[in-house]
Amino acid sequence: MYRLHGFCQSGNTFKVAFFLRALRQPWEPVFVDFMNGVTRTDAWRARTNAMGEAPVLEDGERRLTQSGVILSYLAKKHAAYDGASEDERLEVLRWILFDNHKFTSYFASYRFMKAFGSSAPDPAVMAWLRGRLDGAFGIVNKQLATREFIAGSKPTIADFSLCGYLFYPQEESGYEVAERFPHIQAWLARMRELPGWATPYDILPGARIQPRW
Ligand SMILES: N[C@@H](CCC(=O)N[C@@H](CS)C(=O)NCC(=O)O)C(=O)O
Repeated sequence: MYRLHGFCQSGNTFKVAFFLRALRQPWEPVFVDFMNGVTRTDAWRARTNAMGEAPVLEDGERRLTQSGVILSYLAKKHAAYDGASEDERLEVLRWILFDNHKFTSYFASYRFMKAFGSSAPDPAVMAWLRGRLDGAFGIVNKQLATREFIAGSKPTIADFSLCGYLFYPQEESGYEVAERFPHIQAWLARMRELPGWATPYDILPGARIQPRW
């Protein structure tokens, strides 16, 4: 059985959990006490992930990190949700890289500071991040105006990657996705229809924390 290290506030972990459920593969959660700093300890990094990040997937002796790598591995292994041709697979990879660099990363940072930071977020930092977010969300919204899923008419691992943080309550980020990005909103409704969809707080371990700021 797969073992997935992560925690419920982690949309990066949710990307993998949702995908495992869509594949109907059994998996066991391994709680990572991120909020109490375990991923910053030398012991955790030596034992689990030298990059100090969740998620981590164990498949027997194999240990994988980086959600994009994990999604690619699972898609290939189970022959599902990948592109059907080399060109399609490259398109999928293109969107996973865009997601990791600009879409998820800015959104996750913005939400973390707003909801879970140890002190009130710096308005200048939040304004800068919001500008970057507006750009990335505008690009994804435009792409989804003319196709049902990010790389075409069928869902792929790029969709699982991009949606990782978008099923959390809006009050955690304060970012108005539904109001401002209608094509993203419509695509999220399609993602909810995929097998295995559930909210992150329903399927990932750890205690829920009310937004702090
Ligand atoms: N690109 C990585 C990002 C993983 C990531 O940033 N995970 C967060 C938790 S959701 C983390 O562990 N952050 C620790 C840090 O940034 O130091 C992935 O997709 O797996």
